[in-house]
Amino acid sequence: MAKHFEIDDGFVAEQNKKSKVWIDEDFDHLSRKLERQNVDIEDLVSKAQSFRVAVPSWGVGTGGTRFARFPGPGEPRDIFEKLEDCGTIFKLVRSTPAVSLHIPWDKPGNATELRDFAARLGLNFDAMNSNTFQDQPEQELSYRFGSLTHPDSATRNQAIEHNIECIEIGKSLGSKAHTVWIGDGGNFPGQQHFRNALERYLESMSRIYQAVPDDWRLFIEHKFYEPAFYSTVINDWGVSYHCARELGPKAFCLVDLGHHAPNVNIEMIVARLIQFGKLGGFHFNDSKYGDDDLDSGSIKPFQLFLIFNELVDAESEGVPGFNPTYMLDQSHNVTDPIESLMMSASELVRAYVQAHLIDRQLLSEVQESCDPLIALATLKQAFTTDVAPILAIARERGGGAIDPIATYRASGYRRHKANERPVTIGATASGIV
Ligand code: LRH
Ligand code: MN
Repeated sequence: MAKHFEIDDGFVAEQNKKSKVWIDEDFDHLSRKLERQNVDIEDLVSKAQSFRVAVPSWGVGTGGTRFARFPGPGEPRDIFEKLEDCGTIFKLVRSTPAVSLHIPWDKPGNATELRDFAARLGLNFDAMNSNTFQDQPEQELSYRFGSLTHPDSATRNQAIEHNIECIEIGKSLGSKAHTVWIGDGGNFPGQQHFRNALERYLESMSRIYQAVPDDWRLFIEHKFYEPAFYSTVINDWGVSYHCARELGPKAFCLVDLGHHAPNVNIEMIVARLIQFGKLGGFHFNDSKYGDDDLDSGSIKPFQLFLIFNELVDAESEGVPGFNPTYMLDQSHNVTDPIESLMMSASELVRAYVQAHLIDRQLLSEVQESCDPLIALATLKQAFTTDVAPILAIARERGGGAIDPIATYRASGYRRHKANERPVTIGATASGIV
């Protein structure tokens, strides 16, 4: 592979010098403010540095809708160029060392070569994702009417084999989890027998479950609609939880924030799944209407904070087995995907650090003493605390950028990639739309 432009550490350090003075000033000011609340800012910096979220390989290419996709300059054309971009995100924000792959979009020709290439960028592989919501050119049987729940057992077998193949690829890449999201459902009343379809799902998943290594986790991802527009087999957390329990101890529920009807109380679903010991992980994004896959924290930042309140509450309490995996799952239609993913990863660290700022002693006292206003005020005090200096210093101490977007733009990375990755009509790395 010819020499490819990379942002080097020296350039990052150079750029950091531009904002070092004012960020230290803000950090010191915040440090004194938090001291008055008996909070040691250094605890929060280490919390920020400990936070990890995986980047979706399909998120570094420009996303689109059924109407159109407007690819930007320097689009990644294959999994190696996708990893290059993921490496750049990790270099600047330091909280994204893992990449979640989607098969067959990212099917490696040589897994060892891919694993070594990723390792050179400081990257490893998070959960694998199967795809039985599209028909591949060489595929024998169509998923038009479903995959793991299809009435035809041969089609179900084809989908089961594909998931087992994803797990095998994941084993050769060092992944430790497999996510199954299926779009199976119906567009019309009467099209599917609801109970039979769920029976077929459990039968198919139990065969996939058997292929899951003992030190792996199998994630079930629910979604209330789309691509099916009347009924979806795995439509909500309740059916996902039922299936995870039926399948066994390696099966868990994955919460994609965009997969819920408007105004659903997602933070309460998270609390339930924590209490039931079946919270496996997240696909973070944001949305206003449907599964819009917008940047995390861009539409409902308070909801994101409330979700992290539940997560940090469980973490602080030491809930047994609590170990959710965090991933982004977004579609970047009008922004530079690298900038959106860096901003989104930072929004998650922000919500995590703010959730650690909540005075949990006071909160439980006013919950027990039925003082709702102070309960809300206790949350709001944390949510309205500007922790940006903590996030910036955490990145800088980790060798990253105080201001990732400014450093990225100053590097001219996208312009360099536009030169290195000439657009060949139709040949963009496969992915969403
Ligand atoms: C389905 C989904 C799922 C992925 C796909 C890319 O909406 O959230 O997680 O497989 O997006
Ligand atoms: Mn998802």
